[in-house]
Order: sequence, then structure tokens, then C-alpha cells
Amino acid sequence: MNKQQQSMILESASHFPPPKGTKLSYGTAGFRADATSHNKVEDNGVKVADPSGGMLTQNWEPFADSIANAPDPHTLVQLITEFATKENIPLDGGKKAAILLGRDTRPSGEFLVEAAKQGISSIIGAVATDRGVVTTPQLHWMVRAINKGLKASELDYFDQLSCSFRCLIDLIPKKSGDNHSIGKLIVDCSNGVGGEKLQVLKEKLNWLDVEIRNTGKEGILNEGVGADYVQKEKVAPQAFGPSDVGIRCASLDGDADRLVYFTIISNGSKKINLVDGDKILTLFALFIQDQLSILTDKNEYQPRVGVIQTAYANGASTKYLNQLGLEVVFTPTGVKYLHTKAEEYDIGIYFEANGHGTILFSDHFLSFLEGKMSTEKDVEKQNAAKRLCAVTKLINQAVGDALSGLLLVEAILQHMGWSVNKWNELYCDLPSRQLKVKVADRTAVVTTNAETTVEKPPGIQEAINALTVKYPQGRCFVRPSGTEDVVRIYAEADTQEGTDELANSVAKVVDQFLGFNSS
Ligand code: 16G
Ligand code: ZN
Repeated sequence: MNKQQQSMILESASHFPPPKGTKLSYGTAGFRADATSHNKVEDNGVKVADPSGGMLTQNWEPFADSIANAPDPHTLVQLITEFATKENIPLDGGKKAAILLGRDTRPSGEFLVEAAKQGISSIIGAVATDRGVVTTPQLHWMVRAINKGLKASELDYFDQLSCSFRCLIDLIPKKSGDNHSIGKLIVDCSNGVGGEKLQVLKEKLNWLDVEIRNTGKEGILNEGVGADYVQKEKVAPQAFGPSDVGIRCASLDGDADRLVYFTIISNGSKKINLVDGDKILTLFALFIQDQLSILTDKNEYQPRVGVIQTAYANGASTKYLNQLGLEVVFTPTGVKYLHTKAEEYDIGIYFEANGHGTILFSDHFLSFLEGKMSTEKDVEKQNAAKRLCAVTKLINQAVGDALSGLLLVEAILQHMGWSVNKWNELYCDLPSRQLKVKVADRTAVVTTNAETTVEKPPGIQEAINALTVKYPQGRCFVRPSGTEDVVRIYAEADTQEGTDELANSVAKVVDQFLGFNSS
């Protein structure tokens, strides 16, 4: 690193001394400042997208950790020099770099973007472009598009989503007397960034009967609202009430990378039927399977379809997907693991139960589709190819995206002429329970088999097994959280009582082995 470059970094780093007593960690999907709560408005954090538009490459995470925790500017320069040498990154302006910045609606956003700009301007050859307030998936989409030489503005994003949605609607087979109306959708936007973006889409799409709530104009981010709240608490969010009973509702999270659906069950209660990420995955898988069966003959090329879940997927969903003849595989929790696995297939469909997920298509499959669209004479097949092609454009190829996921769900429901209940009844979720236990050191828990088996501390897995076999359809696993200082417990069984009992007894085991009084 030359002198000029060194002094530029030293100067900018001197304005941002690390906060005392805080150890920052990149965690599952980014730096988070206060990891004890789930994403309150005062929390802040930083996510980094790779040049591919995907999550930060995993082997860069230790570097991200080390520079975030560098005690002083000189150590920072040293760490950068070492890393650049190791990764063959030309410094001193040897290569140009463009960095896109974006933020959500948190008050800390402007300050963080400003800090990032100062850091970037201290690297010779690096140029920052501020894309303003965007959803997390929008920024990932833009990075991917730019690096593929495609149109990459926010307007391009909205155009691509709305055009491909419209295309799917136009391709719905017309049955006489059936206008495919499936009624209104109400969306809870978690008082986050999704509200204003969904409003833009709504204005572009006459085919979408949507009412937008919790846009952040009044309520507080993630307080009694949003996909995380709805999925974990299994209750309706703020601003939803008796007049919404039975209506199709959806919830985004604060940065709009998670999506779940729900309906309110009865008057006077906040109880809901949750339609979670597993069901969204199932809907997508069914539609794709249908279209592929129209498009391809048995004796010709068959794209490899893979469905990727985590251990949190409800057992009933896995069983259903297996019955459809689909290949289902499991990875540890966190989009980066699911996404990487999905890339191994021609069509990789991944979802976490909590609503993070998307569908990835291989280049090979994309050229197969193009070929079909230009040569296929059969109208049915031609249409199936067009539909699949529209899906590849609608669904975000960089990362899970609640807005594009929502449009795909809506298009498929309209295509099938399905109500939300019909969709929800594809299979019936097994009762499940999630608990967390505060432990002295969560890193003492080491798991394997996509987090379903505990290797360390020894003996704990045997204790969990002994409890689990007592319950019909029992399944239970524990794992250290990647975002909070706790060990999480997930249990499933044929009844809610049994499930709760199993979860509670395993929580006791975890506390005995790892709790504060365990040593
Ligand atoms: C992060 C992950 C999410 C995962 C969650 C688990 C991304 C974009 N986000 O929010 O996928 O479900 O962590 O949290 O990867 P936990 O480790 O605390 O259970
Ligand atoms: Zn999110």
C-alpha cells in the first residue's frame, strides 16, 4: 500500500474509533449492534452484498469481523494490507471499484451511509453511489444487475417486476364465466421500508387489489407488526382487526426480505391461520412442477429441481413435498446456506419457515427456456415456457425478496383460482413450539446434519433423543442462535400439548448442560 493510500485510510478511520467494550460480529447475515432484541427501531446494523448480488462470501466474514473490531487506524491499515495480499486485490487505485449504498428507514440509516461514504472515499479508485432508501433485496438486485451489465435502477426493478407479473396474469387460461377474482389482499409492511415500495408497485399494477397497512407513517418499526412477529407469535399484527376476518393478508418484515401470509380466524381474537414460508415454497414448487410437466416430454431433457429447507421447516411440509416427488434437501439456518445449495440445481427453490426465500434458475435452464419459446409450436407448451420465463424475471435471483415473492404468490393464486384457504389446506402443519434458553456460552454447542444433531457437549443429543421418542411424530433439535446470545429449541409432535411438553423438557436439558449453573 502506498503512502498516499495509507494516510487516506488513517485519516478517515480516525473519525470512527470503535465503541469501547463492544465486540462486533458479522453473524448470520450482517453486523448488528444490539443483538438482544429482534430488530427494534433503535437497533442498527450493516449488511454487505457480494458482487454477484448474493450474501457476502462466507470466507470474507472473518476479515469483516477483524476490520470492524480493529482497535486503531494503524491496525486497520495492517489488516487491509494483509487481506489484500492474501486475496490478490490490487490497491493504490490498481483497479476501479463501484460500491452501491442503500439504507432502510431507521433513524441511524443516514449516519451509517455517511460513514460508509467516508470509508469508501478513502480508497483510491473506489466510487460510492447512494441509492437512497431501498429494501435489502432491491439493493442486492441492483448489484447483481449492474455486474451483469443489465439495467439496474430502482425504476428498472419496478418495471421488471410489474411487467413479469402482468405477463403471468395475461397467460392465465381463460375459462368461461371465470374471471379469476380472488379478492383483496391486505399487506402489513412492519412499519418499515416495504410500504412505500409496495405503493409504487400498486400504482403500476391494476391487476393487484391490495390495501397497504403499517407503512411507518404512524407506527413504530417491528413493534407488534411484521413477518417475524406474525410468524413467531402466531397473532395478527397491529392495525388488523375483526373487519379483516377471513381476508387474505400478508406480512413483510422491516427491510422486506421476509414474507408470510395469514388470515384472521374469528371476531374478537387476534388468532390467525399462518401461511408461512414452507407453504409459499410449496405453492411455488407446485406451480413450477405443473408448468414443467406441460412443457417437457418425459423422454427429453428434464431440469433438475431441488427444494431446500432448514430444520425449522414443518415436518408436514417436507412430507408433502416428498410426496410430490420432489428432491428435498436441508441446510443450516441462514439464507447464505440455502442460497448456495439452491445454486446446485437447474431450478432451486428455497425457503425458511420464517419467510426468507426465492427460486434460482441455472443459465442452462434459461437457455433451454429461450429455445423452447422460439421453437415450440404447441400453444400450451409455448405458454408454459412463457410463464416460467416470467417467473425467472419476477422472482429476485440475487436474494429472497418479499415484494417479488408476494407478486408471485398473487399471480399463482390467480392462475389456480385458489383462495388463501385452499392454498393453506394443501397440508396441515404439525403443532410446533420454539423456545430459547440463555446460556453461559452458546459456542459450546456444536451441531451437525444441518443443525439436527448436537455433537458437543457430549450426552446432550442422547438426552434429547430419549425425550423425543416419547411423542408420536416427535421431532426436536437445538442450535446456537447466530444472532442472539441464546440456544434455540424447536419441537414438533402430533398435539400442541405434547409439543409444548417436549420443548419445555428439552429446554431443561439445555439449561442443565449449558445454563449459568451448569458448571
Ligand atoms: C438471520 C438470517 C435468517 C435466519 C435468522 C436466524 C439472513 C438474511 N437472515 O436473520 O435467515 O433465519 O438469522 O436467526 O440470512 P437465529 O440464528 O438467531 O435463529
Ligand atoms: Zn429482514
